[in-house]
Amino acid sequence: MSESSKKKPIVVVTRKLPDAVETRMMELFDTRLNHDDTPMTQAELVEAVKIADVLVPTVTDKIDLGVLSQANPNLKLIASFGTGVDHIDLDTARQRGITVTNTPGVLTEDTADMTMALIMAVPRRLTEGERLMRSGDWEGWSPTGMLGHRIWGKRLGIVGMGRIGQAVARRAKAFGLSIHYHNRNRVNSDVEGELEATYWQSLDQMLARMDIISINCPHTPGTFHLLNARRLKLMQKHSYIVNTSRGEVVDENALTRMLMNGDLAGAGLDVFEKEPAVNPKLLKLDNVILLPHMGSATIEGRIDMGSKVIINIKTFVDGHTPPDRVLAAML
Ligand code: 8YV
Repeated sequence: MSESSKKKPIVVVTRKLPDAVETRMMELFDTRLNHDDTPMTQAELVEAVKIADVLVPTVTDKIDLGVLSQANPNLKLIASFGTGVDHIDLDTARQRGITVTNTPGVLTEDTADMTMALIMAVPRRLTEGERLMRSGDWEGWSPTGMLGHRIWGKRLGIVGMGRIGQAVARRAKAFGLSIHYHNRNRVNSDVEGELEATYWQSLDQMLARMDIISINCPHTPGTFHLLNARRLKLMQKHSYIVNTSRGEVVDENALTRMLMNGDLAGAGLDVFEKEPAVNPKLLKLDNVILLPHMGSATIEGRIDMGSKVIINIKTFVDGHTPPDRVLAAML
C-alpha cells in the first residue's frame, strides 16, 4: 500500500486544543475533535477508547483501569497533552501494550514564571492589594498600610529539582533568594554551582529551615501527600508555601487548617487535590492566592504542547519510538 493510501489512524482528542494544533491533526490523522470542550465523563472515555487508535487526553481525563479495560485492541498509543501523567494508569497501559507519551520541556519556563509570580505575590500581598483597590475602600498611602515581607535575602526550598525546579531556581536567584533543594538525586555539580544551591537529603530538615517552599515535583505514588500534616508542621510559622505542581503532593486539608490557625504565613496554590473542587475554607483566607491550574497556560505553550503530541503520534504510527515515551520506571 502506498503511503498516501494508508488508512489514517483514528485519533480521539478529549478536549478543545488551539486551532492551529487541531487543524494540523485533521490534516494528518482521522481526528475526532471535541469542539465544545465539555470534559468527557468516564462513560464517554470508554466510548472513545472503543474506537480510537490513538487517544489524546489531558489532565482532566482519568484514564484508569475501568477505561483501559474497555479499549479496543487497536488502541496502541495514549499521547497525553501535558507533562504530568498521574491521570493515566501507566501499569495497566503497559500490561495492555499501550505506549504512553507526554509533552515535557515545553512548559518549563511558563510554569516557572507562574511559580515565581506566586513566590512574589503571596509575601507581598498582591491580590489583597488588588482587592482593596477594587473594593473602593482604599483611603490612600500610609506608612504601615499593606505591609508584607521582603523577598530578597530569604531562603527558598525547592521540592523537586527537575526541569521546572531548576528554572524556578534561576529566577529566584535573580531576585536575591538563596536556593535550597530536596530531590531524590542530587543534581550535577555544575548546576548546583550555577545556582549556588544547597542540597538537603532530608526533606524534613529543609522544611524546618526555609522561608518559602516551592513544590515542583511530579505527583507519583511516592509523592502523594509528601507534605503531610506532620511535615507541614515542621515548617516555620512565618514561612510560605507555593504549589504549581499537583495538589496531591500536599495534604490540602492539613494545609488549610495550618493557614487558618496562623501556623503558616500564607500559600500560593495553582493546583488542588480534587480539581476543580477547592477546600471552601481556603476561599475565605486573605493570606492565600488561588489560581485555576494556569501555570502553563500560555498560547505559545499550548501550541508547543500540541506540536509535541503530533510528533509523538506521527513518529509512533510511522513505526518508530516516539520521542516522549513515558516509562513507569522513569517516575
Ligand atoms: C497542563 C500540567 O496544562 O502538563 C502538566 O502536567 O499540569 C498542566 O500545565 C495540563 O496537564 C494539560 O493536560
